[in-house]
Amino acid sequence: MTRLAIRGGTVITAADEVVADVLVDGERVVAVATPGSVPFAADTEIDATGRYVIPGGVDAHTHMELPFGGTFASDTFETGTRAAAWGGTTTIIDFGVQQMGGSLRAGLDAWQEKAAGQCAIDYGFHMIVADVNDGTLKEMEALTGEGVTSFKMFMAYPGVFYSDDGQILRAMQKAGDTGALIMMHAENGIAIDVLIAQSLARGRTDPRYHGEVRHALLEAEATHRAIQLARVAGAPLYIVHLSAQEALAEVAKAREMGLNAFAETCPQYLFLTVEDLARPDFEGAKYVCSTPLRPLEHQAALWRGLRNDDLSVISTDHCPFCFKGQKELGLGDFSKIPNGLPGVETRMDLLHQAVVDGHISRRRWIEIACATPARMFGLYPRKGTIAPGSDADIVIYDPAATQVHSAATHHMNVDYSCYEGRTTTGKVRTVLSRGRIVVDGDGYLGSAGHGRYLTRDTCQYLR
Ligand code: DUC
Ligand code: ZN
Ligand code: ZN
Repeated sequence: MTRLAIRGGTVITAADEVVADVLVDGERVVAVATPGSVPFAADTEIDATGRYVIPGGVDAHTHMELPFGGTFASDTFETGTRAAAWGGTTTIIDFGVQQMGGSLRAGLDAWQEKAAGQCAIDYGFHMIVADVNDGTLKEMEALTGEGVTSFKMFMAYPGVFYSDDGQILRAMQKAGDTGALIMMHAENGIAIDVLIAQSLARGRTDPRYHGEVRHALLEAEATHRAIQLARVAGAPLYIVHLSAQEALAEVAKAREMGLNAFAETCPQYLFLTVEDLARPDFEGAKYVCSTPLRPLEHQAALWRGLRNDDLSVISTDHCPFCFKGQKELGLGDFSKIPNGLPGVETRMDLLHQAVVDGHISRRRWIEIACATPARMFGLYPRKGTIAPGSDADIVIYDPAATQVHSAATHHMNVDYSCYEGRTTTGKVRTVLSRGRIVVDGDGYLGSAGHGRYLTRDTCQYLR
């Protein structure tokens, strides 16, 4: 077993910032100590002077190989987890999908098979519940006991993933009984489908109309409804990919009341806007995701929510589709553009840029990107922090380096970057996954199959 010492860096966790040595024995951290204070014979010494030493990122919302919109998300578990590692993320929680008429178990098995032997970093699964019935509800209980402790439901996409209010209520009641967490895609899909049909009938077919029909008030309405259903069911609730300030207000109100209501947002809602959706020559299709990008004024509310914890997690909803051949499926009809953006590689860097820009503190960066997602989904303190006993998932980060984002240099399997040409400050230098160096400067040392499947505890925030 390798013994590794990372010396003299600024170790940042959600709780602390301290110049320290981090000592790793095998797969685990064994000490975080005043520099030079603990005798330790290391096989590998890393000088981290002037660098940050941070926990590996925990991205709690990815969709590798998701079948969606008549195609598949273009990152496989192999390419997507490799890109994650390059970007300083060492844990993902992806979504297995229940087929209509199929069981949750069969969906989970299928996703386990896709991921087995492919991942560069550790991974867990939530399950997408598409078909609520007596059998599904029983399975939710069994899967929760096996470490699949969270279930995504959709108030959007009628005929695909959509559940009605009665189905949602039943699943929430089960979650309330078992400690599972319902993750909600909160958009009123029935109303949105009416607006899509009306928009197309009027010849409004460009990507920009994707943002118009998926109205902020329809996100807010669904968020409100999900919260009330969760209250009735006595269940905790986690709103995924929140983008509208009106939806955030609903979450804030629920939290003010002391409810177990939580929400995540994603970097795209903080760094991109409807102006991107309106790019000419169908380029806007590159920015089609749901919930959609919003007008610039929503961003100030999201940043405020991140500071005051009404938004407690940043995940990516990584769900890439190539512009050529995939996004193009929606030429002449925005509703046929596969929904989703690439992002698993850029999250840690964009959030460091948020630190540089003064939106959040360094510790808050680590809290929302590492510690809280680990706690929310039952992985803390194994993941999300640097402490004795934690997995040695560690990133050595150069806060002064700059980089220019580009599809030509990123590692995600997608032919465009949402941030093409944008310069950010800060860069991942070295990445450890369970004590193994997987990224070293410009070199990739990881391998498919190193990543292990994670069984998870239930949400660690419930009161
Ligand atoms: N939203 C997306 O943008 N893509 C996949 C599914 C989802 O809810
Ligand atoms: Zn969603
Ligand atoms: Zn998603």
